Formats: sequence, structure tokens, C-alpha cells
Amino acid sequence: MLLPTLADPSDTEAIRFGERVLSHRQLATVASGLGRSLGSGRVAVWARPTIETCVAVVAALGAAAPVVPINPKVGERELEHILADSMPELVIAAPGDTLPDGLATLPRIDVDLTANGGGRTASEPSGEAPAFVVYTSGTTGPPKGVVLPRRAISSNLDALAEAWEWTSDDVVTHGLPLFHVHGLIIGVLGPLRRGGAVRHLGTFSTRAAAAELAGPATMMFGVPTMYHRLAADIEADPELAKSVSAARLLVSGSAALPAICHERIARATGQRIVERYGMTETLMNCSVRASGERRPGTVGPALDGVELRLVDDVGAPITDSGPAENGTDETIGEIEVRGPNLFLEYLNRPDATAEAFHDGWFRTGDMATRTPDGYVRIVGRRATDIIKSGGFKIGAGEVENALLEHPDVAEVAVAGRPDDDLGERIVAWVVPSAARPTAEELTDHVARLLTPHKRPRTVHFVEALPRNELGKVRKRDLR
Ligand code: MLC
Ligand code: AMP
Repeated sequence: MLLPTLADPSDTEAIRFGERVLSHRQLATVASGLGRSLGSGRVAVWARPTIETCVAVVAALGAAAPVVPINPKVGERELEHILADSMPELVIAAPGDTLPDGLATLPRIDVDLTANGGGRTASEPSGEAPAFVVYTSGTTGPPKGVVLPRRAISSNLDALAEAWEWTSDDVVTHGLPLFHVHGLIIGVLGPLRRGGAVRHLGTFSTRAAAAELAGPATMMFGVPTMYHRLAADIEADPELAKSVSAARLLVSGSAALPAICHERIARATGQRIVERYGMTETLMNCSVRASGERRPGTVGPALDGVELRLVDDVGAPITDSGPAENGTDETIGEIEVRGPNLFLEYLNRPDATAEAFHDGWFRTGDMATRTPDGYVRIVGRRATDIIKSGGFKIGAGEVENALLEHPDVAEVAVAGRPDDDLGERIVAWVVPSAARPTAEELTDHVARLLTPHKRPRTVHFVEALPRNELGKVRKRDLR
């Protein structure tokens, strides 16, 4: 059962957004009330960071209807693609939400927090039944729908509970978006599966997080950008640092946490951040254990039940990743994983699904080393056309395609560049056509077509792009 605590609910707090609270019993009642209106077809959930979004997701899971979470900032082109690809039967939103065109034409159900379904849900579907379709970027083309089965979620949340000694006494706080696996599956379904609570910040700020950690929250989840901002704030304000030091566990993931950020927070609070490594397709693969050594720059060993190996350039497993013979470093290989945490397929993309696997192992595209005691250190990515900015994954190709739709763009190349705050920043090199657009016009254009987090943060106007003999852009030579 995915959410056993809702079958036998308690009156303790389950979800809080500011003053809006539901106990486990209230959540079970409201979600089953909403679930009565749902069939078993896919449902889109307008995933604003609200209590309604959590209720919608729990209701759909209870009714065995797969959820397609929709980024409330989604642009027209991206939404068009997601809807055509996933074909949801209806959309669930909060009362008063204004939905964009595309979604507004679907049958709509508003979350009613007074609904009463008596806590009854459909019989529990099999573990292989799809629970979510979460869209994630690739190197080229529009985002792919990752179909996640129920067993991936339950097994992964249990492995994390083991790793983090996570119990019903824990209260998780975070300000993550609810349309990706980090905020929604780990950050909301995680606490619900444990029978504990989540207190969502609405929007992340150090002050709000610190107040929660000084109060009831025991754990915080965040992306490195949030910890980078938190480090600066607590260094400037010892009271904030004191609040953060009260946490039981600070967890970072979705992108690499720089060792310097880890050390700054440790110096100010005594807290050593626990880093974990995951992916939409695999949920979480590795984590430093709550009781384990917290080595900065490492994501710890594989979680229980997750098999992880490193393979070389020709796909051969690297058996010994201890110090290499040249004595300079450990052997670097691509991470491949196998286990109950894996997705079922990319929706409508058998080609992409087949390509993602190698002898039954999922190819993550992440490059890493592993110490003899199993600690994984991620050192890079196979594809240079994948950008991780603020913990969001963005394909350079999708941003290029969006920019090429602008009438004043003749040629374009997009790449990620290091950024202290965002990890990587999206940079575009643009050859304008006759009329020269402003940088702001172009960033707004991408924000409107795709989503604001995919907008370039820097635009360089150039006369030509560096190309090789075959006409392909040499991204390494972009300056
Ligand atoms: C800015 N905005 C615009 C805009 N420019 N809106 C329209 N048009 C434009 N041109 C708006 C934004 O929408 C936003 O609104 C506000 O301005 C600030 O935007 P921003 O500057 O882009 O935000 P920023 O400060 O950079 O965000 C940092 C951040 C964010 C850390 C809060 O990057 C974030 O939430 N990251 C989390 C990513 C995540 O959850 N990843 C998990 C993937 S799963 P508003 O209203 O929103 O403030 C995964 C697997 C795993 O990776 O392992 O976990
Ligand atoms: P997404 O497709 O958005 O789920 O992003 C998954 C990717 O995020 C992984 O393939 C990694 O490249 C990256 N990632 C997640 N967690 C970490 C981490 N702790 N350290 C480094 N990279 C990470």
C-alpha cells in the first residue's frame, strides 16, 4: 500500500501550508471525497505550492488515477506538448485558480476541503500500476513523460526512511515546487507514508525555514541553490544560524552541493548536510546515511535495494574503482542503476526508453567515482547539452528551439556556465536576423513559451557561431 497511514489515519498533523492544516484523518476524508469524482484515467494536477495540490495528488493516488503534475508557470509550447502527450481526462485545481488555454478546455474539478468520502478509497492497485507521469528534459526535443509505478515510490521512500532514520515523529519542512519528484514525492508523499508531517514554506526563504527548524520541523529538504542562499543569510545573522542548528537532518539534492557550501553551513551551525543523489526516472539512488560519515562532495553509498555500478566508455563495468594505476584519481565511470526504484517507461517513447537501458541497467548519464567503501562522488555528466540550474534540469536543445521561434533570431547556441548561486546558468549566443531583439525580449520569449526557469540568464549577441567542418556548433568555443 502506497499510503498506509491514510487507511488507519491518526489525528496528528499531516500537511501544513501556513495557517492551513490537515491532519491525517482530515486528509483521508477529503481525499476520498475528491476521489469519488475521479475515474482511473490520467489526471492533470495544477501543481501550485498549496494544500489543494497535495489533496489532489493523494486523492488521485487513492482512486488509482495516474497524476500528471503541471508546473503552474508552464509556458504555452511546453503545456501543449504535455497535454498532447499525456492526454489527461481532466484537471484538478484549487478553487479560484485561473488555468491557461489548453487546460481550461479540459473538464475541471476543484479541490473541496469540506468533501467527505468517509476515508474510503479504491482497492489498492498493483505495484506496477502507474502513479505519476513527470515531465523531464532531455538533450534534444521536448520533455519526456517519465511513468513512475507505485512500487518505485513505496520502495524508495522506505529506503530513504532507513537511510535517514525517518519516522512518524519527523516533521519535514521545505519550499520546493510540487511538480517534480523532489518536492512532491520525497517532500510530500515521504512524510505522509511515514505518518509524520510536512510543513511547506510556500516559497523558500532562510527566515521561514529557520523558524520551522527552531520550531516543530526536524528535517529540511532543499536544492543546493537554497543552501547557498541559506549559508549567506546565516553567516550574517547568528540568530538564524542558531535556529538552523536545531535541525535533526538537513538534506540536499537535485544537483551537486559544492563542498564549500557544506563547510560554510557546518561552520555556522554545526550541521553537516546529508547529500543524496536521484533522478526523475530512478527516484533516489544514493544517500549519505544519518549515522554515516558526511563527506562533503559525496552522495554516499547506494540505497538499500538499489544496485549501482560504474561502466567505462564501452559500457564495461568497472570492477575496482579504487585508486587508478596512475595514482592521480579514482576511476571515473558512468553510473548505471537497477532496482525497484526505476520508472516503467517514457510515455509514448519506446525508442527513448530502449535507449535509456543497457543490459537491463538504466544509464543515468552521470559520471562518478566510487571509493572502496561505496561512497559515490559525482564528477560530471556525459551530455554537455543538459543544464542543471537551480536544481531544474533543462535541455539546451529545447531552449535553442524556443529561441529559433523568435522572428529576430537567425542562429543560436545555448549552454550552461558555472554560477555560484544556481550551479549552472543558462547562457545563449544569438546571431540576430535583420532586426536585433533585446536580451529581455528573448528571455521573456523563452519564459512564455517554455517556463521561466528555462530562460537564459545571459544573452550574447554574436556575428557568427563557431562551427566545425560539418557545420555543427563547437560549444566548447563559445565565449
Ligand atoms: C522571472 N520570473 C519570470 C521571469 N523572470 N516570470 C516570467 N517571465 C520572466 N521573464 C519569475 C519567476 O517565475 C519567479 O516567480 C520569480 O520571477 C523568480 O524567478 P527566478 O529568478 O527564476 O527564481 P530563482 O530565484 O532563480 O529560483 C531559485 C529556486 C528555484 C532555488 C527557488 O530554482 C527552485 O525552486 N528550484 C527547485 C528545483 C527542483 O525542485 N528541482 C527538483 C527536480 S527533481 P515566483 O512567483 O516563482 O517567485 C530532481 C531529482 C532529484 O532533480 O534528485 O531531486
Ligand atoms: P532530473 O532529471 O531533474 O530528475 O535531474 C536528475 C539529475 O540531477 C541527475 O541525473 C544528476 O545529474 C542531478 N543530481 C541529482 N542529485 C544530485 C546530487 N546530489 N549531486 C549531483 N547531481 C545530482
